[in-house]
Amino acid sequence: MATVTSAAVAIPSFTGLKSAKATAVSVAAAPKFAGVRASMKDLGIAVAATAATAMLAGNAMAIDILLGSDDGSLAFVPNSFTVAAGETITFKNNAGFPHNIVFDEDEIPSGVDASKISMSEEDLLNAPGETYKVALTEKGEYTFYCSPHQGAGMVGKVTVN
Ligand SMILES: [Cu+2]
Repeated sequence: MATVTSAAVAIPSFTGLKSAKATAVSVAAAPKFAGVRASMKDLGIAVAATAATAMLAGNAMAIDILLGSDDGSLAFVPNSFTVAAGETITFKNNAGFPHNIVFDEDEIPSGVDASKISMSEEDLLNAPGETYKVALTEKGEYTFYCSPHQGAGMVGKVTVN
């Protein structure tokens, strides 16, 4: 449980990630700056530890996702992650805003209403530190994007299990 490991690998299968490292983090048992605990069952993914340590949450039942990276890239950080069903996901304005969070109705589990988990396309988080929180209760894979920056590759994926 207390084992902390880190690894960095390229993740070749996802478009729009040329400049942003894909990251996946597990928030459980991850001491600050000690590295990232790789949860290898998550999509068979690994972790880019350097990019991920800054946003690790202390609460095992919540995860924070930054909107815009510290270097100003238009990206969700991390842009690929796993949560438990019902876990609170907090998206937080960091850089390059305004941003928003819209789930792709074609890339969420069937039966889930995208409008109930998304911000409206026109709604934007404008202020520094502004947040949008959502908890996903249906297991499966969800793709989401920021509508102003979707074309710039600001897309993300969350697996609920
Ligand atoms: Cu954005």
